[in-house]
Amino acid sequence: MGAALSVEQKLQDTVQFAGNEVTLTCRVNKDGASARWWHGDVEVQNNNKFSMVQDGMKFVLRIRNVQRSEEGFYKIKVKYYNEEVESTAMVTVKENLRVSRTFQDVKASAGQEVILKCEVNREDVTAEWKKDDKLLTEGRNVVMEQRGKEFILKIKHAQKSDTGFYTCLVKSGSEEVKISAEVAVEEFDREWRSINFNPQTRNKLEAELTQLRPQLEPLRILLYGPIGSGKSSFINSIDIVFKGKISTGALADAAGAGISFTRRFQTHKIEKKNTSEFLPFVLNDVMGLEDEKSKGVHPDDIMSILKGHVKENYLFEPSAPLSEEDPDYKRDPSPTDKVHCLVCLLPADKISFLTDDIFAKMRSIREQASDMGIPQVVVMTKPDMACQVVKSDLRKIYYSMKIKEKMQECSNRLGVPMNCIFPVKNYHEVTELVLEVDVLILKALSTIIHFANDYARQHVVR
Ligand SMILES: Nc1nc2c(ncn2[C@@H]2O[C@H](COP(=O)(O)OP(=O)(O)OP(=O)(O)O)[C@@H](O)[C@H]2O)c(=O)[nH]1
Ligand SMILES: [Mg+2]
Repeated sequence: MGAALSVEQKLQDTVQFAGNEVTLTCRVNKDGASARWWHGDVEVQNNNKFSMVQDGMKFVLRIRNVQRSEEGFYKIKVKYYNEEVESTAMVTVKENLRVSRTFQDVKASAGQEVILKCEVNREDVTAEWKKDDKLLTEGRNVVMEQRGKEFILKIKHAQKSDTGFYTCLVKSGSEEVKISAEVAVEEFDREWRSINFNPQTRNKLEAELTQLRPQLEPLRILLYGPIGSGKSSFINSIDIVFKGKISTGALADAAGAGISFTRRFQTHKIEKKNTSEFLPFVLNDVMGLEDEKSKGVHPDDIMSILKGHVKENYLFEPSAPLSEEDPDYKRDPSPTDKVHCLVCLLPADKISFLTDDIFAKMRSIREQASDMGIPQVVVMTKPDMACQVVKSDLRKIYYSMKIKEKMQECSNRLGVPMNCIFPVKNYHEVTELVLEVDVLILKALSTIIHFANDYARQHVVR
């Protein structure tokens, strides 16, 4: 009989790319033996996928066009009379590295976050990002992430200089795939509305307002808008600009809590610097508007204020607007009790989140005021919360696409033309005066007061 049957060449574990052929070979020490093959528990049959060949002492299994479903353990059992030996090996099918999700060209406004995301079909990969063929490195503004098969590049506050051709190069051994796209970050090359942030401009605007002798004194300005939009802060800020020093007006809500901070109807006078005289206009703010019917200032109360019927210190009651029988109802208002310019304050960072109901309320107020001929201005507050570029440099206010976009949104949703919309950053946390803050506030205020004066000239004084 000689030596016992034994395996001379074992099956080898094999890794192959999908679509290729896998060959498993086993050799025994005796000629004339027979063999059977198994894939897991299933016996392999000759067909156009598998071919089993015997060549003397050598047994070969070929798997054509191998796919992931053919992965697994393969076993050969070789029999020679009553002797039997076996060998097992693992076949792993790798898919060729390919891209399963690409990213597209991006157009962004300065200050926005840009996110490029792509995915490949395998995890045994590494990636590098390039911008215009130069390797990108992580920084304060650039973050790279790998989550399994997914690769993410985040440019946090995109700047014009981030414009370029971005590539994610994914590698595994000698395989490599590329995903590329164009990122264009737009910032206006020139200001789309001109403004001079210099002390002369500031002083000139201040002097004009201080020396103004209006048709009617005082002109009355009414501020309205959603809760927390910065109405009280705007009055505080105007006060600070004319005082020339930071004061704590204690008007605004420091915490920005859920319900309106302003509850009473109050008239705010602004003192001229170093005198006990007041500027020839007064400002009123109201409780914030809310979308629910029973919450926030009642639109009818705003109408009563416009007509001059509301007495000082009237307590706003969201569900019960002022009636003619109320002791706070002023029956015969004087021309200075009436409102000469209506100002809507909208927070730049929240415009998109304000409901249609709130806008419907504001539009209705606006339309009724228009019927009365009252001029209207929109002050867009919190530009620093809407655009990072502006947050770090207020001089960029009319360069920022984001700010223009937000102003456009105010214009569309409220129906006010762009030239009646002014972005303003309030003095809400700083401890010293800032020229740019002053100039923006004075610019907006100057338009408001001139509109009010024109209205007084045409409607009130005969
Ligand atoms: N970042 C930033 N915050 C601001 C600005 N203006 C106001 N705020 C903050 O926004 C919050 C609300 O401001 P208020 O002035 O109380 O708003 P309001 O419209 O009077 O609010 P209600 O009286 O509650 O309706 C406060 O925490 C302010 O500090 C601004 O220009 N930029
Ligand atoms: Mg307020």
